[in-house]
Amino acid sequence: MLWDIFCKVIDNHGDVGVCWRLSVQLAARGEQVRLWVDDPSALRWMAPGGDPRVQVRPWQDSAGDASQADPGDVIVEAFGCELSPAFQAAMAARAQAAGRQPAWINLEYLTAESFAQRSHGLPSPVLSGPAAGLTKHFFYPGFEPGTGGLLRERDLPERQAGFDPAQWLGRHGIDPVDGERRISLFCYEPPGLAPMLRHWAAGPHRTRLLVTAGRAAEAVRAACRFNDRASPAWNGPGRLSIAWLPLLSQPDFDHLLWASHLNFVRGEDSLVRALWAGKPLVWHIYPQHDGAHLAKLSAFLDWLGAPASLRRFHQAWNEPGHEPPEPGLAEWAACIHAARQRLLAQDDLATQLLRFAARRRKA
Ligand code: TRH
Repeated sequence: MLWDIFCKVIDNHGDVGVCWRLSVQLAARGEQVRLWVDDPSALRWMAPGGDPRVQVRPWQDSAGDASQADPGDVIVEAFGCELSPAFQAAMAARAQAAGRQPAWINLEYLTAESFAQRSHGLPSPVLSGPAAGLTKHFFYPGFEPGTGGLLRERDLPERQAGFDPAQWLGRHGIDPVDGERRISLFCYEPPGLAPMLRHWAAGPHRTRLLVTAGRAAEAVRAACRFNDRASPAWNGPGRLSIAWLPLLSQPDFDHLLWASHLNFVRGEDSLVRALWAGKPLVWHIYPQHDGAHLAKLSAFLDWLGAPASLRRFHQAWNEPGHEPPEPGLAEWAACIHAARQRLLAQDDLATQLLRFAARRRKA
């Protein structure tokens, strides 16, 4: 089938990150994919070589190239982005000429909340406008059976099994030291960051923090400045050392997670990657002004079966006014390992989406 995947970059990297992964995974299964994206700039570092099987096309709001293109067999609107009236009209015209509807799919945000299971696959008939008479369907990624699942490459376990952390770290100028804890950090501006850095600097272990480029690096610099002002000798014995990473390609971002003992991730896509990495993880959820993210975080921790110490840590990491406790790595590792096993038993998102779209085309 020919797929048209539409992606609007709102902010951060998750929108295009998810759409790119999905496009590549569909192409790897023999599908033809056009990825229409309004701001493809992040793909320069996420996917430096591109993928010859995926066509990346510019997408403007109203009169972009997509308005002139013939719609494909499957149309995916990622994260509620809206197709132009011209493209919708072209979809309706094609449906009429072919005597059947395209599979029109609204790909939603990832959540462990129960509405994902309830709403996954539901139809949404279009009653007015240029696409009146067509039907969209909601597709909810998720953690539970009965949802659309999570993105996962078919060769992930083999790639993980063949990975050599020391070699990868060496390539990035990081000397692995015995007994040192390596912690990757990808976050927004978590309230618990400055106290956590102090805690690690004073703690019994040597900690190497591998800081990703962009907002996380800015947040760490600001937290260090804050600690310097409050207590200039806070990292006096140097038990905490910091490595500043460049922007990594998506495969290399995975390698970072595989090479660390604990992963701090944020948003959506990196959370999924950290689950596949199978190492202890802490999630900085994308904060929403109405506080809706806290219910989403709580649903995730419930699904995870998170032990009390992991819950406390998440509270300190995501909400102001709490000191992050010492990570309980052994207990957290067992919990993430069990979650990963549960997820591996389910079909991945691309497999489920393909099946869903093929069924819609027959309907
Ligand atoms: O960038 P994010 O914070 O994106 C978020 C989420 O998608 C969230 O749901 C959405 O509402 C909000 O944006 C607007 O986090 P996320 O989802 O983990 O996406 C980051 C992507 O960037 C992921 O694909 C991994 C990739 N990445 C790299 O490839 N290399 C890097 O060096 C880094 C730091 C990230």
